[in-house]
Amino acid sequence: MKLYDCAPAPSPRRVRVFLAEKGETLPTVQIDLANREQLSPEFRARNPRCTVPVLELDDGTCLVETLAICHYLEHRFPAPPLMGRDLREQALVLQWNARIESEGLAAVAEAFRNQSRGFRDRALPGPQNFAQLPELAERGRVRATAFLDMLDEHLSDSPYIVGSHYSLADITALIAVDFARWIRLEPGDRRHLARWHRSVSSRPSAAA
Ligand SMILES: N[C@@H](CCC(=O)N[C@@H](CS)C(=O)NCC(=O)O)C(=O)O
Repeated sequence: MKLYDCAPAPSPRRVRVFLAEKGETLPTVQIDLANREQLSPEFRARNPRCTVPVLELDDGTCLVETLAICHYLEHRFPAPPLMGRDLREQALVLQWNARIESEGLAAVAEAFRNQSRGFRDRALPGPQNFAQLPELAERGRVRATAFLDMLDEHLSDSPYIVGSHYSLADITALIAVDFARWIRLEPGDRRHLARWHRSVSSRPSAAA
């Protein structure tokens, strides 16, 4: 197996943290997103959507969605379970993961990509260029703020995103909260979110 990664980017960090929690390392190839290596013919042959992470299996199959990659790794390296310990928990982890992707990661990306100079004409990832829209930067910021508020409330009576066990939902949320710093949003005085963020950030895997 080989992981196509980009050290500064949020999405592949989800896979690195997931692997670190499993105590596993994989051979890794860095893709230079800043210099648009993701648009090269060599990379497109692996992922026509031109995004990282990509997990290339030994038979050449390329998995190009973080959730699919984590699903595969969960079954290859079952301990410790990170996607739920029974059917109910598995469903809740998937449900929260989807919510954090759409309300958290996507909101921050909407704000960041529509306002940053380096992303002019690259407001969306993928093979096609899209112009920045300042209104979307504003909307993304409002959505990201609402996301932090929602997580703070959720974590007021739950140690982790799904009950009392650390899971993929915490990994996705950690990366979304850290990504929010790129648009200068912090947990701040959201005390439940701040408590959870300190806890998950202190795990060795957070440095991956
Ligand atoms: N659906 C993909 C999205 C991954 C994604 O958006 N990756 C970003 C880095 S965080 C990317 O590759 N961007 C390429 C670009 O900006 O052109 C997943 O979650 O795995």
